[in-house]
Amino acid sequence: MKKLALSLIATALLAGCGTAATLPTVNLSGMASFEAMGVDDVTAFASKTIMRKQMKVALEANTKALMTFADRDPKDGRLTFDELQAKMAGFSRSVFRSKDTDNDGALVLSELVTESTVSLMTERIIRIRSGCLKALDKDGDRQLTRDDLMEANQFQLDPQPWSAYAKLELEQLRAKVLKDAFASKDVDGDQDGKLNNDELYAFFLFAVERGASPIAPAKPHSPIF
Ligand SMILES: [Ca+2]
Ligand SMILES: [Ca+2]
Ligand SMILES: [Ca+2]
Repeated sequence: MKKLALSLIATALLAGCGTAATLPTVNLSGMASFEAMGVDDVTAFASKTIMRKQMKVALEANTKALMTFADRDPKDGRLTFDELQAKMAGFSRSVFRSKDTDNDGALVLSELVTESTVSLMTERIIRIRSGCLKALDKDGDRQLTRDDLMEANQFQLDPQPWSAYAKLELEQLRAKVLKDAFASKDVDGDQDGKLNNDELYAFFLFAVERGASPIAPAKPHSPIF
């Protein structure tokens, strides 16, 4: 199998990680106050807030790698369309325009990693994670092994051209990312070879940070979407 097309790469980061219409977003206007929320609601809200902060850090690290890769002429922390086009020949001008919110002809970090990008990616990973736990946790201990995730069809890893994983074929990519992630205490914190709910989220953050964005495969029978 060949690597995924550049159009998919563009959707992963530069196009804003999906369509707002298909994903839920945090809606504070519907909440009267924290006093009106139950303990579980407050816990879930706090947990989501932490997850979003972690996702922002991962997306910013990935975007800084993109800057290092493409910001050349001049190297000024701003990505012009020509700089992106020079490194990614199929890069879309309409994607560029949609991200250039101040319309100055260049993309900066804050235009690439917006609150909406962070929300969409967080929600995406939560969905993929629950799909994986539902489908792959055969013994019901709410933990997944490297072998479980090796076979998972709930997500595909999409290597971006600035990623350290960019040169791997898709078949090798999953094995390599999983190997690196399970070896990291940032992911498998207790190093027991199994990922619980929080560790599983950390696994996806690990991939995002290194430019291997998890995406749901476009299959009609996908259990998640
Ligand atoms: Ca530049
Ligand atoms: Ca701009
Ligand atoms: Ca563990």
